[in-house]
Amino acid sequence: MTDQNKLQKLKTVLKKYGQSHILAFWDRLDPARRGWLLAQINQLDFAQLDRWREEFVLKASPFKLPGKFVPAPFYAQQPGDAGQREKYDQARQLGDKLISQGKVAAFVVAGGQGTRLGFDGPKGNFPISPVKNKTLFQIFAEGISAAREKYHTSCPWYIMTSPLNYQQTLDIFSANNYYGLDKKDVFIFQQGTLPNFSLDGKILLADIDTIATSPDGHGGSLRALYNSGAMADMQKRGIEFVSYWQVDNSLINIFDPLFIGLHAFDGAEMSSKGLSKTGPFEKLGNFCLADGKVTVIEYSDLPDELAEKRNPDGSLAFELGSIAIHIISVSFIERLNKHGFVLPLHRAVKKISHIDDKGQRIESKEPNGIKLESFVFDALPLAGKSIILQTVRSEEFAPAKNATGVDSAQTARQMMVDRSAVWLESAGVKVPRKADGSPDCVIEISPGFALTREDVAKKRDKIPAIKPGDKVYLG
Ligand code: UD2
Repeated sequence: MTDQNKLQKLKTVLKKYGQSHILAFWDRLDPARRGWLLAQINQLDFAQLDRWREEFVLKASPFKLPGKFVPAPFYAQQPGDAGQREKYDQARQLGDKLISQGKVAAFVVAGGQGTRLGFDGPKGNFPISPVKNKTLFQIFAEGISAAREKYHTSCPWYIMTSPLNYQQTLDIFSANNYYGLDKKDVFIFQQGTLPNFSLDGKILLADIDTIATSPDGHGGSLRALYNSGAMADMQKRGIEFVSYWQVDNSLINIFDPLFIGLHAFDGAEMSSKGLSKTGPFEKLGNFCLADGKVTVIEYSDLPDELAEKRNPDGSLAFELGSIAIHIISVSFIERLNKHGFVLPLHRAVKKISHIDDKGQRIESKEPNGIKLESFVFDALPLAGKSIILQTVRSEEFAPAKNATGVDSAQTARQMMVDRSAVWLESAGVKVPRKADGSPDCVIEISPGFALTREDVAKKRDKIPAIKPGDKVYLG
């Protein structure tokens, strides 16, 4: 087919789907820019996009609650009886064995920017630790390094970025010498994107030769792991499980033997950690069971009367919130990708910078377009088996999302200090406290010093006496 014929065919397809404007500036483009635009267009499946446009772009509230659902069952943080205690012990041992055998990899989703934090650049580069001001990336790297030493294995780390921050992330790791990790054990890759739409369903242009796009959500990670070669790299290394977390969680316990062990013990394909919500409307997804499948219903989608529903003992009926910590089996990622899977899309009405039909730049002050993304927890119902382990907020969940207030850098820093204080006290160290009970000092325990409270107890003799107002770094 000649180039002219190909172009004609493309014009016919675009016309069919009401997207002819994508080629509106064709005559103004030189061959290189035409090639660039065609490469972007060729990535798009217009029939699929048109279904999404109908289903998710043109409709304001596409989320459909499952017909019948109940709160999902979960493993309590502490075993309930002797039988369960034995299971937890066995699971812990199995988890330790799997980590030592090099079957578990770390996987952080870091495609988001620090915009809500008021920070320019990849969120992982946000300085957060209370004494040394280490960045999130550095804290995770030190945790992985400590796990490598503890388990005598390479503990590879997969990092999903987006086109917004891929290069910056590579530069940051390079400038920091991969935080002492072996570069060959750190795999940084990019997630996919989806086109942005106008409110009336037209694909927006960012420039005369560029389609406006945004990252396809953390749900895109399941496809990106496959497309980027990360999954093949895992299989080459004999990795069977990935430990998934979000880049904004400074307290993450990356290699948790109990969680990994329970997942493997029960033959689960994708599992989750959850915690008791602070109240009915905390911004966490809700773990539910629909059609026998674990399903997360996002906080914004759960009707108020269900969010507020209480058990006879006063606890919330939908008590357990998702903190975006998962164990995912590599075989599950492979199964999904080899057999084709589609996660539902979620729409967000946003301010989107684009050009109009005359090529003029539009910077709207009001939300003027739709971004689509998928959520990783929507893969849970696709898993043959899925377990949930309840955990304790103060031990492993301190997200830094906002500049101030709830889930901010300030609350995350305070939670890091609080956890350190509790760990020290559990090892018999006296921590000065204020009248309100909060630590009257700033403490930072580096992952290299201790990954768990048990590690702190082993290093009791290395911990100095702490006076009110002290700044203590244990590294
Ligand atoms: C998420 C969960 C919420 C709860 C909370 C815990 C959703 C919709 N909600 O809320 O239920 O578990 O986290 O902290 O997920 N990311 C990418 N690529 C993308 C989009 C996001 O890598 O295209 C990463 C991002 O870098 C961050 C994480 O995913 O690490 C969370 O994204 P978010 O900030 O949009 O989700 P949030 O905080 O609203």
